[in-house]
Amino acid sequence: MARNTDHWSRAAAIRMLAMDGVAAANSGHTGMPMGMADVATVLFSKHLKFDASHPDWADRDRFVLSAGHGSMLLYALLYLTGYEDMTLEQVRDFRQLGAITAGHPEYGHAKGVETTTGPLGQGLGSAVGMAIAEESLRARFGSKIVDHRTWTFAGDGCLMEGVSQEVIALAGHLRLGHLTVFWDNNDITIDGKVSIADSTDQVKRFEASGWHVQSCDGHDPDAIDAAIEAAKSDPRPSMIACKTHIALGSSAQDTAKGHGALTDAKLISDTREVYGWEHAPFDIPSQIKCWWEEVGQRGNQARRDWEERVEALGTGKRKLFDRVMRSETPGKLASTLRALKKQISESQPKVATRKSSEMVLEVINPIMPEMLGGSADLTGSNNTLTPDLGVFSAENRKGRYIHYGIREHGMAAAMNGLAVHGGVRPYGGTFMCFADYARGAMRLSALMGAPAIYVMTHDSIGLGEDGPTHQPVEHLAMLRATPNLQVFRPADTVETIEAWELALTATDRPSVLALSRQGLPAMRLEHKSKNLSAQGAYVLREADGKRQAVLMATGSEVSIAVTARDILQAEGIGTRVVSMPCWELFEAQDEAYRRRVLPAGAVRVGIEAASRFGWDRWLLGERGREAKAGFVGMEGFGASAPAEELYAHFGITAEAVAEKVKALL
Ligand SMILES: Cc1ncc(C[n+]2csc(CCOP(=O)(O)OP(=O)(O)O)c2C)c(N)n1
Repeated sequence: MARNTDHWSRAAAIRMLAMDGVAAANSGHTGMPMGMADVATVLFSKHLKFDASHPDWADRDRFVLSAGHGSMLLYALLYLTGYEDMTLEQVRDFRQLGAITAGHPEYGHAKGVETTTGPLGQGLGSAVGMAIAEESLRARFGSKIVDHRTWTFAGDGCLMEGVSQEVIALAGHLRLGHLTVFWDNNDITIDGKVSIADSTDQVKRFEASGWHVQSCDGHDPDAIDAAIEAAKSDPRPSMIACKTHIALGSSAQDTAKGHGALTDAKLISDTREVYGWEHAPFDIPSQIKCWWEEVGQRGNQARRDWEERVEALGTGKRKLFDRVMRSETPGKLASTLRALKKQISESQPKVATRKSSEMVLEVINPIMPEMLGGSADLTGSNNTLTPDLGVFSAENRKGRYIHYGIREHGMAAAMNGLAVHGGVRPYGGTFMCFADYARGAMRLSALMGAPAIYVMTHDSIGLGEDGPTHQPVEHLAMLRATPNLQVFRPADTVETIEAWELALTATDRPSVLALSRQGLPAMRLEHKSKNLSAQGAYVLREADGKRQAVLMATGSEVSIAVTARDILQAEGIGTRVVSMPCWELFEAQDEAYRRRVLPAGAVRVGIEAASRFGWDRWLLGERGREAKAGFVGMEGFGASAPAEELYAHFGITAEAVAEKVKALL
C-alpha cells in the first residue's frame, strides 16, 4: 500500500506508540498492534460510535480487544482519541505498578477498556454477552435509546480456544446482527506458523455457525471500510477475516518473533525509517494528534442528541433506565424478600435449595426486569426458569431467559459481557461440578468485579445416583480460593432468600450459589427480618448449659449438625451450631464478631460433604486447637448410589459427628 497517505501516518501513530510503549516496558507485544492498526484506524474514525469525553455513555458502541496481549493498540487508541485518563504518562508507564496501562487490558483501570482480556477467547465471549445485552435492552427501551454495536478484534489464539466455538455458535444461533468480529488473520502464533497446529477453514467454520463472513486485505483502508459497511447491513453477526502482517514493516514481520516484545534498538530505528517516522519516541505530531482527537469527538453530537431523547422519555421508563444502568436493585426488593422470608419461616417447607432458589426467583424476576437468566441445558435441574421470563431468541428479544446450550464456559464468558455492559443482571445455572468448565470466565468475573450470579446446583454427593463424575468434592475449595468471589451455600429456603439478596445487592463482585439437589429441612424456624447470612456465619442453635462443642456446617450439612447437637445435648454436652453460608462475608467481619461466633476453648467440628481444604482456617485459626478440632466430610471422590446411602457410606452422619465430638472432649 502507499505509505505516504494520511491514513498511513495516522495508523503509523498507533504502530509507533505500541513500539515505544513496549520498548519502554521492555516487555509486551508489539506485533499485533502493528498488524491491526489499519483496521483500528478505519473502525474508530468511520464507524465506532463513541465520545471520548463521555466514556460511560450508555449507548456507545463497545470495542473489545479479545487479543488482549495487543493491549498497546487499545491504549494508543485511547490516548490518541483523547480519553482524559489515558495520558501520555500512562502510555509511557505501560505495564508499571499503579499505571492504568496494565499488561493486558483490565476492566476498571482505564476508561474505554470495556472488559478484561488476555486469556484468549474471553473477549470474544464477553463481546457476545454485550451484543445480547444490547438486543435485550433495545427490545425493552426502543432503538432511540439503545442502538449500538459490539466490535471485537480476535486473533488466531482466540479462535483456537474452545470457548470461541461455544460463543460463536451461540451468537450465530441468536442472530446477533450488531456484533462484528475482526479476525487478525496473520498466520502467526507464539510457536510459529498457525499451520503447525491448526488447519481449520475459519471462514467455513463461521459460515457453518450462521455468520455473515467476508475476507479483506487488513491493510487496505477502503477494503476494510467496505467490509464494515457490508457487515453493518447484514442481519447476522459478521466475521471479517482481515489478512494482515504481524509486526508490519519491521524485520520481524510475518514471523513468530514479531508476536512478542520488539525491543531491539536497531529493529526499532529501522522500522521508524520504513514508516517514514521522524519523531522522537512517544512524540505524536500535533496534526496527527488533532485529527485523532477529532475522531474522539465525532460522536459528541450523537451523544447529546441521545441525552435529549433520554430526557424525553416518560418518567417511569426513564427512572427504570437510569436504575438498571446504575445496577441498582429496586426499592421494593428488600420488602419483597422479607415477606417471602416471613412466609417461609412459618410454612417451613422441606425442599431442595435449588427449589428454594426458584421460589426466590419467582418473586424477584417480576420486580427486576433487568434479570436475564439462563442455564447450560439444565433448566429443569437448576430451577432457573420462572414463568414470566420468556425465552430470549432471534425472534423474541424481549425474552429474558437464555438457553445457553451445553456450553458452560461460553455461558460464563457471555455473562461477563452482560454484566459489564450494564442494564442487565445475568444469572446462569449448571451443575456445580461443571464450574471447572466455566472456570476460565468465572475467574475473570471475579477479577473484573463483574456481578454475575452463578446458580450451581447438585452441590455434593447429595445428588446421589449420577455418581462421582457429577459430585463436586474440591469445587467449594476452588471457588472459595478465588479472590473477590462470594460463595454461598445456604442451608434452607430462608438462607437461600438471604443469599440471593446479598448476591443481587453486591454489584462489585460475582456470586456463586451452591444449591442442593436433595430436599433439606427448614433450619430457620423463627422469622428474623435481619439478613443473618450477611455476616457470613452466625449462631443457629445455642448450647444448652456449658458450651463444650461448636459444630460448624454449611448447606445440606447444617441439618446434620443440628441433629448431632440433639444427640450431644441429650448426653449433657452443651453444643452450639454455627451455620456458615458464606465464608468470604464471615472473614470480612471484625475479629470480635468472629470470636463471638467461634469462641476459643470448645471442641470444634466442621461438617461439609466436600474436601477439608480451607476448613483449617475455622478449625484451627483464631484460637482453635489441633487437638480439639475435627472434620467430617469427604476424603476422596464420591460414588454412585442413592444420596442417603452415600452419606452413611462416607460417614457424614449426625452419629459420626457426635462420636467425633466425644472423642475430642
Ligand atoms: C488462554 C490463553 N492461553 C495462552 C495464552 C498465551 N498467549 C498469549 S498470545 C498467544 C498466541 C496468540 O496467537 P495469535 O492470537 O495469533 O496472536 P498474534 O501472534 O497474532 O499476536 C498465546 C499462546 C493466553 N494469553 N491465553
